[in-house]
Amino acid sequence: MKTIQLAIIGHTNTGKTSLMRTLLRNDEFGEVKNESATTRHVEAVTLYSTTKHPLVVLHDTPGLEDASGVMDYLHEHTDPRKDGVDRLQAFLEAVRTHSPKLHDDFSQEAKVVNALLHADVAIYVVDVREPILSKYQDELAILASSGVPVLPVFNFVKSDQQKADEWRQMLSRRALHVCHAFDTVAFDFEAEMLLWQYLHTLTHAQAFDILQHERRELWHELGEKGSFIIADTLINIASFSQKIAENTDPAPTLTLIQNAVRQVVRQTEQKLLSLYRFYHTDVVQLDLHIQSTTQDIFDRELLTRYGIRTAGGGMAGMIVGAGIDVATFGASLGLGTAIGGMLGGLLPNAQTIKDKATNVKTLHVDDATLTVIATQLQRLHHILRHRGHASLDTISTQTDQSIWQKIPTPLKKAKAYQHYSDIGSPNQSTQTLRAELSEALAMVLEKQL
Ligand SMILES: Nc1nc2c(ncn2[C@@H]2O[C@H](COP(=O)(O)OP(=O)(O)OP(=O)(O)O)[C@@H](O)[C@H]2O)c(=O)[nH]1
Ligand SMILES: [Mg+2]
Repeated sequence: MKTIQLAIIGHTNTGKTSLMRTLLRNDEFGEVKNESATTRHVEAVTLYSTTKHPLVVLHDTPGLEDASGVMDYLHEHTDPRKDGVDRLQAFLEAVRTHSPKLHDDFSQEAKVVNALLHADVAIYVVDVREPILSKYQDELAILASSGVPVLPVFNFVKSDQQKADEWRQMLSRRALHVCHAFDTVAFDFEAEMLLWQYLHTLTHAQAFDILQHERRELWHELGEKGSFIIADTLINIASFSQKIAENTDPAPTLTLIQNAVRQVVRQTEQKLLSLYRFYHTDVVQLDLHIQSTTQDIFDRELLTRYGIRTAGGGMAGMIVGAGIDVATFGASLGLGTAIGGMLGGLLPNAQTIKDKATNVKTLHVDDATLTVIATQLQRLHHILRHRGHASLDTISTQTDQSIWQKIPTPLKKAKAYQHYSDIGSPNQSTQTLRAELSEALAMVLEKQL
């Protein structure tokens, strides 16, 4: 199978290197800066198949800064009866031999033209915020004369739809009827698949087909992994419990449980973020965003917001509504109701007969809180799999729905297996004990993703 040479070309500062990073799943490739001429040389990186076959070589090129100068040169110093490729080659030869006819230094442009002439297909990156200036028309004229199939890719699409339409019109006039909107920073998996699809249509190269197929498979596996991470956390929390004697103040133990659970949830968020790190070059920013929009999991207000009903119909199997129950619980233990809100989400249920006999209470996280945690983690997973910026923008305004009305069986079962939990025992992992329940729950989560 043929290895495809793909050149990424465009005006300076349009996001060529950013696009490389996204396609390479490598946020450390090259240098990205909001200024001209950041990339100074052509840098090539190969994308391999899972069987180690080189599929596509991506060539990041310096920005075209003086396409108009190149066009002037071609116009003045090359034979108009020759075809575009010959004329571009004459230009390269002139630069190579330091022809005195070259008034300016075109070394940067020559690197780009050279990469273009050696490519099987090219992506032309457009900053759609820009008006259509004559320099861009000259860039397109160079691309057109190279005889290489070109796919225009619109970057910064979120910012200006109006100009995108103008660009589309102009490109059509140059017989470039297919173009693709692909914001390189706000990652969109389906948009990337479409990019490979277009490149496949332009070239009929099997390499793009394989790439698309394999990446889709990987993406699916990632969904499975993410769901398992969440499921394992939920099973771990559901089986987590602490015992206290009937007449002791439960407050310290409740606080201990809450803090331990909060920590586990944060660790899970971090695991999800690092799982999807390559899809979000701005994970740090995302992380901050999560912190600022995510309410504390023990905040009772969330129950209303997620539509989690704690008494009666909805959450069947619940003993009493969490909010009310905590108050009663607090009162029955001689605690002021005021701290009820602060210490919500924990129920003194699941007492065993043995507990009763020995006057011991078993405390664990209630179903409503498990639902809150599941809803939040699932939402984060969803955000990570869909448009980063776009969905983050709307996250705080949309009304959230709780992930389920009735707690799934594996979670319910987990409560009976207190030894499945390793929360609060940092040196011990009971993940293998939980594996069966976690896998069953992961399947439920994946279906809802
Ligand atoms: N918001 C947003 N910013 C982007 C996007 N793509 C690139 N940028 C930013 O645009 C600037 C230029 O990106 P680069 O990838 O360095 O552009 P380039 O085309 O390689 O630039 P040169 O190498 O100088 O030609 C950087 O500040 C990027 O962070 C995008 O899709 N959305
Ligand atoms: Mg660059």
